[in-house]
Formats: sequence, structure tokens, C-alpha cells
Amino acid sequence: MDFAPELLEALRQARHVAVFTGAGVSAESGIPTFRDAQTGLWAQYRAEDLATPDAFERDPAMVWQWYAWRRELMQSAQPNPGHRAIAELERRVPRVCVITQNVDGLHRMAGCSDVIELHGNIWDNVCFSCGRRVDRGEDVNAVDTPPRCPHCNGLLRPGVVWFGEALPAEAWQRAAQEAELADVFFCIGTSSLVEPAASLPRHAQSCGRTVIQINPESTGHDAFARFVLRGKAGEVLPALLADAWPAC
Ligand code: BJW
Ligand code: ZN
Repeated sequence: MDFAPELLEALRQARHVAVFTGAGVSAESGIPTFRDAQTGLWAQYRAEDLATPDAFERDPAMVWQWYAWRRELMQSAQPNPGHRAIAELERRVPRVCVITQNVDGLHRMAGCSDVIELHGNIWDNVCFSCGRRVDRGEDVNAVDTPPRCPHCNGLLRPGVVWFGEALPAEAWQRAAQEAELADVFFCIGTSSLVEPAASLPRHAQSCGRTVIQINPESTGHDAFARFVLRGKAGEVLPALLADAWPAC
């Protein structure tokens, strides 16, 4: 893989890197994306029926079971070379922050120490009524209907962000700050269609940051990137690190 010398130099000079990721980064770990034409979850299921508060109110058991199935898919998933290369960056750059839309926890499993989860985490359980986080252990996956909250008897739901819900405020503020301050802003494996997360690469570019896009397909955000690298995260990232820091 050939990388522009200016790209390698920008990486080597960076003191602060932000890495914004989406479902494509976990695709090589066997976790389906949302919008890939044949294999994406939204090719088979309707987001309105499964990933909105209205859907949960209409049919909590169906939504709970769908997430139990997703948890099962993710349970055995391991970080892939893309996750591991992102974690490796911490050994080469003084400050690295991962801003992810993914709910699978694989960046942390790969060893990333600073991870902002914009859309929550699928392993958390939160009460739909009182909003408290409830630790119910692994037994929750075994049941077909959402368990009850020990505080208010409301229904538990997965701790992810559904359409129409606000992103966690602190996570969002930190992510926006990272986009403003990072020398290099990676945008990897996201269709960049879901707001407000998709505004981050635009924000980074408007603040004069070097935006690097990695995706096998073109997205609406290619225009905001100084460098567009076409390919899979698990192939491009290890090659990029090896070329930028050949001695490591
Ligand atoms: C590879 C690869 C490989 C493949 N290597 N790449 C402005 C305009 C229009 C609409 C809105 C707007 N502002 C808000 C909205 C509404 C809505 C929205 O954005 N809708 C649009 C879709 C039209 N946004 C919201 O509702 C958000 N909330 C909000 O705005 O609240 C406002 C509010 C304020 C105050 C009070 C109340 C409300 C919330 C959005 C929540 C999104 N939730 C989901 C589900 C999470 C839980 C779960 O997992 O079930 O998050 S939807 C889904 O999309 C998931 C993802 O995180 C998110 C983004 O998807 P992502 O990661 O980009 O995946 P894909 O599949 O789209 O793309 C994969 C990419 O990878 C592709 O490009 C491939 O090519 C690539 N790829 N293999 C690298 N190996
Ligand atoms: Zn409750």
C-alpha cells in the first residue's frame, strides 16, 4: 500500500490524535454493520421497529430479544487488526482518544485507554422509566422479556442510544472538544449518515485539523478529508503504522 509522504509526516508529527470510528471497524470481527447493502442490519430489519423508544414501548419483548441476539453475536467477537492498530497508536503518539459510535466494547478490549462511547454500550442495562443503570449480570440475556428495575419496577433496556434520543451529554462535549484540538482526526468505518456524530469530521476540518478517512467505499465525508484511504480498516491501519514508524 502506498501512502503519501505528507500523510506519513503528519502522523509522525502529531502530538494528539482523535480516532472516530463506526461499525465498519468491527466488521472484520464478524459484527454486522448497519447500512452495508447485503449484510447490514438495516437491510434485514427496520430501524423504526427496533432502535427507537417508540418501538420499545410498542413491543418491549421483541426489542429485548433482538438485542439479546446482538449480544450473543458480540459475545464471542474479538478485536481485529484494525482495533489493535488503533490501540498501538498510544505507543507512538502522546495523546490518543477514540470516539466510537460502536456499542460492542472492542476498542477497550483491544487496549485503548481513552474511549468515548457516543451511542452507549450494549452490555449496559438501563431502566426505561427511571433511567438508572442496573447491573444484572449475564443472566439477563437468557430471558425473553425485559427484566424489571429493582428501584421502580420499570422495564430494563440495553444502554444504547436509539433514534430520537440525546447522546450522553458529557461524551458528546468531550468528543466535540477532541475534534477541535486533535492534530490528526481519523474517520474510520462509518457511513457518516447519523447525526450528530457525523458532524464531528466536519467540525474537525473546519477547525483546520488534518482529517484522514479510511473506508472501502466513498462516503459524503470524503470531501472533508485531506487524505482518503480506500480499504478495510484491518488492512489499511496496520500498513499505515508500519510505514509511518518503520523502526517500531
Ligand atoms: C468498513 C469496513 C471495513 C464496511 N473497514 N470500513 C440531522 C439531520 C437529519 C437527521 C437528524 C439530524 N440530527 C438528528 C437526526 C435524527 C437521527 C439521524 O441522524 N437520522 C439520520 C439517519 C437521518 N439522529 C438521532 O436520532 C440521534 N439523536 C439525536 O439527534 O437526538 C437529538 C435530541 C436532542 C435532545 C433531546 C432528544 C433528542 C441518535 C442517533 C442514534 C443512532 N443509534 C444507532 C443504534 C445504536 C444501538 C444499536 O447498536 O442498536 O447507532 S443507529 C446505527 O447507526 C448505530 C450506529 O452507531 C450508527 C452509525 O452507523 P455507522 O457506524 O456509520 O455504520 P454504517 O453501517 O452506517 O456504516 C458502516 C461503514 O463501514 C460503511 O461506510 C462501510 O463502507 C464501512 N465498512 N466494512 C472500514 N472492513
Ligand atoms: Zn427504574
